[in-house]
Order: sequence, then structure tokens, then C-alpha cells
Amino acid sequence: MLTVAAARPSPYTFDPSTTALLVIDMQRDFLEPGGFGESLGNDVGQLRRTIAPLTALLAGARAAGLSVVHTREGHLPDLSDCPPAKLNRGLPSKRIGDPGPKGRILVRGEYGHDIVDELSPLPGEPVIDKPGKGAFYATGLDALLADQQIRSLLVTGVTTEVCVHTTVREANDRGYECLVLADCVGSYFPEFQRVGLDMIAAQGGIFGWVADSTDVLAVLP
Ligand code: C5J
Repeated sequence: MLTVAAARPSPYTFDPSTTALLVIDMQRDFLEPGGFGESLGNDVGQLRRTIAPLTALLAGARAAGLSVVHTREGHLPDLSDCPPAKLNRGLPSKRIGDPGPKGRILVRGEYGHDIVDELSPLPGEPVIDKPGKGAFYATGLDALLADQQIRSLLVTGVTTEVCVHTTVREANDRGYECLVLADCVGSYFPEFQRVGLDMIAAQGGIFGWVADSTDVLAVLP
């Protein structure tokens, strides 16, 4: 067992053989200059600062033999898996399925939908395509983790208050122990980043634990 003593609200203990590194939605359309996220007026720099620490954490996790699972948010080309409640949100002409700067917005197979080059999955690492914000909704993630006897999740990715939070809440209800890496999750909004992390660790860790990637790297074999 390994312990991240600096985690808040209390030390986080995990068994590397039953722990996965979860990398949520590190997609070009959210992170890259000229992508969909930036076209909405967002400062992608707020998300891009996660790439360097996450690259180092990925390398450390792979070297330590942890399972690594990536996710991507997006929809089938015919949008049949996108409920109207999601499809009809957002600025007209900048909705899911519309032409965007890097291909159709949040549609599977489009350039912008894929993961940034810096964090490309290695052959054999599962990539979960998810239609929702949470990585468990309408995906095979729970079965995949159960198959590998995974009980603990090191959670990274974007955005902190949307897909990361939703996934951590879903995971917590399913009994997974989540450690969210503060420097490896990002929000376009600094106040959401701060409050989003505080909400996870509040009330004795109501949804999980929070630490920095260097705290994990320091204990990985
Ligand atoms: C959003 C996500 N923010 N991956 N998606 O729409 O957080």
C-alpha cells in the first residue's frame, strides 16, 4: 500500500495493483488554441497548464504499472446519442454537431474530438467514448474497472467543475476512492477550479481526496 500523506482532507492510501489513472477529456477542442473551447471566448491557457504535470504523471503511472484509462466526450455522427436537452444548449451555430474550427463539434472521429498529441494513449490503453459529462453514464467504464479489480482512481483531466466533478461523484457513489490531482485538472474559470477542488475534499472528503501530482509521483515505485 502507498500513502499520499499530503492529500487533503487526510492521507490517501492506495494499492497500485487496484488503482487506475483516469484521464478525462483531454481533447483538442477543449485545450487547443483555435479550438471549440477558445471559440467560445475561453482562455485555454487555464486548461493547458495541466498538460506538463499530467505528462509527467502519466509517465510515472505507466512506469509503475498502473492501469491508465482515457475518456473523450462526444457523440455519434448522427447525434442519435445526444439528447435534445444537450443538443439545444449553447450559442446557435456553436452547438454539438455544428461545423467547428477543428471539425464537427464534439462528434466522434473529428480532429477536434481527439486527445491532444502530448497525451496520446499508448496502444492497449482503453479510451472510453462517453456521451455525457460523467464517465460512467452510458459507457462500459464500470465493467472495465471491475474486470481489472480497480478500487481507487487517480483522477485528472478537464474540466474540473464539469466532467471531472460529475465523474468523481459517479465514482464515489459506486464505491471507488478518488484522489483528484489539483495540478492535473483544469477549469476555464479560476474560481470554479478552486471551489471545485474544495467541494471534493470538504466535509471529511465527501467525494474524495485532493493532492498534487508531485505528491503521488513521490510515492510511486
Ligand atoms: C465540458 C468537459 N466542459 N469535459 N466538458 O463541456 O468538462
